Amino acid sequence: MGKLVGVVGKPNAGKSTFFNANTLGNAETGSYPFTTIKPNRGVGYIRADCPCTELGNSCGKCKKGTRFIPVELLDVAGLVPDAHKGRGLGNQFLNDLAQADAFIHVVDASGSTDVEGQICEAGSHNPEEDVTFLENELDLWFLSLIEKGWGKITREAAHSKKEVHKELADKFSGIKVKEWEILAAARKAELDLEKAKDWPEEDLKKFATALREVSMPILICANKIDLETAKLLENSVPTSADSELALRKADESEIIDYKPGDSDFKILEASDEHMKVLEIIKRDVLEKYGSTGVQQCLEKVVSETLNLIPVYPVEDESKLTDKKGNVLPDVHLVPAGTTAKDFAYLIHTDIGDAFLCGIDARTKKKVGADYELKAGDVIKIVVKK
Ligand SMILES: Nc1nc2c(ncn2[C@@H]2O[C@H](COP(=O)(O)OP(=O)(O)O)[C@@H](O)[C@H]2O)c(=O)[nH]1
Ligand SMILES: [Mg+2]
Repeated sequence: MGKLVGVVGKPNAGKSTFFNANTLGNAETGSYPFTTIKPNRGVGYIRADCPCTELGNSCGKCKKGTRFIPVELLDVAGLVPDAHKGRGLGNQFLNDLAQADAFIHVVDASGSTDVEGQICEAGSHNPEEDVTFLENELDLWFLSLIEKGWGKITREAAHSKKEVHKELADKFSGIKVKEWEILAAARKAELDLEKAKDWPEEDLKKFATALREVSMPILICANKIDLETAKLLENSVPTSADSELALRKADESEIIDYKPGDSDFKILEASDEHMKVLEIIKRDVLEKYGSTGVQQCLEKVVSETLNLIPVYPVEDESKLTDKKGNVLPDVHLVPAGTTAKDFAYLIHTDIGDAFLCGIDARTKKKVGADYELKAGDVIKIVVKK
């Protein structure tokens, strides 16, 4: 159930800074090289209202009612044009990204790096081009994966009257593409999977794009908004990864008191030098945009791009505990629309198979197999003995 979010973009857009800001103090590895070669994996946290305060049983896991839910992040090297043909370290990075559930595309919105990520005059590069280039690159990568063996699979499926989407899902299991995503992609592209073996190249391309959109959705983060030349991009979250990293570090060193996502911080003990930097962050980022956007970006990719909701399973619905007496020990991020029975299956196949009913810990009422879970639900799954 754990989710993996890939941080993508061209070199120098601020991917590693964004990753470090999110994973500060949580990442397994301590220091990161400026240029990323191997992908870094780390854990970031999204905030959720913890049910323990409302239900009157302190869990000891949240901070004043805010629960921090882990989301894994992957920081890869920059993608350059034609990466899908192996340019840069193209294919290797694309393969690293295959495990991701969604992407955050870090764009240098200040236009101070060109399409290859080389420093250029601030404002001279149009960041909108980067958005198109990256999407195109990912779509072409998907197309190249799809094209391999396509003829054989679709012919065999037609011949043996097997369902094409099942065969294709097998083929794409390496990049975590599921059956329903193949069906959804065909619907989106208005293509008939039954006729897949006769699709012209044009349709195959349309299908590749739709499949990429469905199975690896992207959230754009317009980074470097602290710079004067920064442009706001459509459907993006404005961020200043540099500022967020500085604030989190300053908080860690007890120079300031700052909580990720906040619109302000409290000075604890800052030198003149610190003050200079902090005042700039306050003036150019916090006061202008309301936050550095980094925390918001991670939360948006989870709640909107991936459409996930937090759900808390318990064994004892009155005490809100597990078998060992831990209060609200777990929280899972599940797709909106997950039913009580789906949820049982997500926990364990055996639990799903033995599902009897659920109990909503708030109302203490039974819920059936088809009950759709809501964000923040606390639920006990009752199984057949
Ligand atoms: N002004 C500004 N610079 C940033 C921001 N985020 C990252 N940078 C700088 O951009 C450069 C490249 O950052 P890095 O994270 O290594 O980029 P990557 O190649 O995409 O991983 C570094 O000098 C960062 O300090 C930001 O929000 N504002
Ligand atoms: Mg990097």
